[in-house]
Amino acid sequence: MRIIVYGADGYIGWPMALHLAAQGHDVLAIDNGARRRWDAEGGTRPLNEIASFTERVETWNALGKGAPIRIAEGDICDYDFVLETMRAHDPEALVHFGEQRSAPYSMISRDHAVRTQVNNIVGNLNILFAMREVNPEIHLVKLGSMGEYGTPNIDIEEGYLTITHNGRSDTLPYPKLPHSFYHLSKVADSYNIHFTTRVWNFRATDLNQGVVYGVATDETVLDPRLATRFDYDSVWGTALNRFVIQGSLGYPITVYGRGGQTRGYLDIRDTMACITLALEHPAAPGEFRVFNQFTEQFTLNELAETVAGVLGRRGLEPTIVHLDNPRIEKEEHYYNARHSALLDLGLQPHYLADTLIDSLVDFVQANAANVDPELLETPTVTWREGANEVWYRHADLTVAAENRAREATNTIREALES
Ligand code: NAD
Ligand code: USQ
Repeated sequence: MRIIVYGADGYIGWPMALHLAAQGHDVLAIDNGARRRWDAEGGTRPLNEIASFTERVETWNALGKGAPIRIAEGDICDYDFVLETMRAHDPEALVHFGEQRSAPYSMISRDHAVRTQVNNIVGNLNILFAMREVNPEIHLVKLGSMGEYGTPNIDIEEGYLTITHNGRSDTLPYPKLPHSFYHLSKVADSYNIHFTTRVWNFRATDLNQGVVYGVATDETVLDPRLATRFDYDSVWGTALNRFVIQGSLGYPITVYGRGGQTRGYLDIRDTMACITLALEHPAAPGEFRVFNQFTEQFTLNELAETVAGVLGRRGLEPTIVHLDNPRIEKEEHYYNARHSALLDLGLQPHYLADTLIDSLVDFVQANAANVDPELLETPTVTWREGANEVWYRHADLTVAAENRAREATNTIREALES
């Protein structure tokens, strides 16, 4: 297939571009480097050194495995760019990862919330309008999030709920109660895509993905320059990845609040498999298909204890701390989300096992010299009130703002110590 991968320089987009190329698909990899700029701006960076977008692609193409990857650097929010690249590549399918994907980032300030929603919603709309101009038959595979649903006190279905109200029944989009302005942008995307399947007969698959962990896929391990990023700071690092690095390096594992928060999780190798399955079994014209893309659900306490157990067996003595939750979310709740559609298509999950955690610990220890302890220690973004802009280390902070940031950090350190 001819496929465009948007966000192909990111944590998941890069391994996905490789995986599709390895299977012989003709991949156009698109990214505008936004994520690397957001890192530079906030003082965050992945644990491992990652090659530049062009060096990654050149490395893959020189290896001569599978098909070569084409590259186009540009912003999905630039409609002419989206249209030109779609016309030139003439794809049968699109895989769209190209968004601002951090809930904490979206909660830093008004500016960050606006940036997140404009970037994500406008980029997604541009792709939809370009599809209409270029070829309405293209299958759009869009990365959504389990966090769109929130944590309702009833079972979560895959996208739709049949409701009987005042004696009448209908099957309607499942109600959404998202956790952040980021997750809200995903809800808007879902509605915009659903609308285009109804009015323009588009075919689309919305993948409500859980939290992804792991770093190694069949292709990323072939050469160090093909490695994907491993984020561990409190803005971009996700729960399991953070817990592994904290525990491996002797820092407390930071569970926010009581730790009963339950989420769906999956191995990055299963992300590759799920998206491949979605591409191989496209939605029908007019169909807005929703898959819940995760393989297991855990509470944060279960996750922290699993990581601590593996580390303990390696002779380490990890500690688990419960910090005041910087987010506003339910800490004890019912959670039962259906996730059978991808299994029905043939997904064979890699369930979270000690061996995977062990391999992550090895990876962390090999890169330990790069760790910035400040990025591990405290949560830097709160959902509550407006200290975030000084906490987040903008490159252009004034000295006064830096002093205020230092004071705020000290206050938090003292609170944590007491
Ligand atoms: P990431 O930040 O590592 O990658 C996103 C990529 O998109 C980055 O390389 C960024 O530069 C690019 N991008 C952003 N805006 C762009 C724009 N306007 N034009 C061109 N490129 C742009 O994120 P990720 O973890 O790889 O996530 C990929 C997708 O999967 C996101 O849509 C995210 O919401 C979704 N998702 C991720 C997870 C997870 O655990 N990582 C879980 C569920 C869903
Ligand atoms: N958490 C901790 N300690 C930490 C970090 C996080 O307890 O050090 C908690 C959070 O409070 C939350 C849970 O872990 O309850 C998950 O947080 P996360 O940062 O791992 O993931 P989240 O913010 O939900 O976002 C990530 C991705 C996002 C994707 C989402 C899938 O960044 O792109 O959409 O996972 S889901 O969670 O299903 O919505």
